[in-house]
Amino acid sequence: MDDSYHRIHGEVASHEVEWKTACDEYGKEFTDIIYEKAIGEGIAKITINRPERRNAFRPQTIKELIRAFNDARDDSSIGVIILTGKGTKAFCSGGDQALRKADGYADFENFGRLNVLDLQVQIRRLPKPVIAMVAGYAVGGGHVLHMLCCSCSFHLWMVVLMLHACAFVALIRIIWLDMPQVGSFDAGYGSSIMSRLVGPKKAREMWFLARFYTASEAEKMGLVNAVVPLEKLEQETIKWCREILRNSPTAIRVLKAALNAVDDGHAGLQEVGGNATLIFYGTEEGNEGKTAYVERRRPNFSKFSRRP
Ligand code: S0N
Repeated sequence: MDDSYHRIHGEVASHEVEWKTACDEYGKEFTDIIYEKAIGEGIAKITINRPERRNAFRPQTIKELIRAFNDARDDSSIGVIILTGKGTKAFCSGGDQALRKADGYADFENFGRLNVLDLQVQIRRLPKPVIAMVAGYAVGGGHVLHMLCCSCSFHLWMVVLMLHACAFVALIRIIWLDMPQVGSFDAGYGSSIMSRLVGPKKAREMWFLARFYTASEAEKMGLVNAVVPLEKLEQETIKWCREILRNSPTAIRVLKAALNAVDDGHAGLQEVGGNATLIFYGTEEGNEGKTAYVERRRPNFSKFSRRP
């Protein structure tokens, strides 16, 4: 219930949440992230845990994020996922530049990777909302991650919580797209989604000039959904999660796919189409073909109306 519901009904809204540490589907633990589930809430929280690097990601970080998102997707008790960064200085400062080699980022292997691209696709296609809870800097590849999420933002301390395309919530202090300055760029989602969100002219400005933007500027641009005081960030994020969880999970699932479909081409169509199939399988008409096959008879579709 939102606060107005509680006010009208004389109830006190509780924003208290008890988090329980979670592991991946194989019971493996994490080093670069913290993965938690809110007890009895349907909310998972994934925290990038490299505050000493301003939550910059290395290949290992991305591998762990992918594992946690996979678990949250497969856990039918989870309806919404929060992505955030440890501490209040940065949501994520992008790729770990100290590990950047000629062929991508390398940590425990002698070749480089750009596996953040896999994570971007995963977040985009995950059939549950992802909310970016952003406190502090969201830079480069970190900025791209929050853009792929649903987000709200918060005002004091220029903290931003973001909710986009029914995927993430993030909290952002300052958004900076500095990749041209450090000799990298994201010509994929980092450009196309940005252009969709803020318009092609503003996206050019952001990419070509590589300036800092505050949370309130980001809010005005439509880059984040809401800006709130830092101390209210998690509380507000939880409120958003609970509001989402009140709604039909199937409606949310189809809407997330639909909001991405035009931009995602064949992949977008496949996702929306897959949801149609999923829903059709649950109908009597959808069941008739399978039942007839199993019973070795001709299917009888004549009893189903041909709706106008
Ligand atoms: C975030 C900033 C502005 C914070 O400033 P602040 O608070 O003054 O802290 P610092 O003292 O600067 O930093 C504290 C410690 O953290 C280390 N650190 C910070 N960010 C990084 C980072 N990204 N990589 C490695 N280390 C980082 C500092 O070095 C410092 O360490 P110590 O204490 O040991 O000195 C400020 O920190 C800042 O500007 N950071 C750099 C931001 C940046 O350049 N990010 C990279 C942007 N590029 C990408 O994200 C690439 C994305 C990507 O992978 C990709 C995706 C798609 C297609 C292509 C690519 C591609 O890479 O090519």
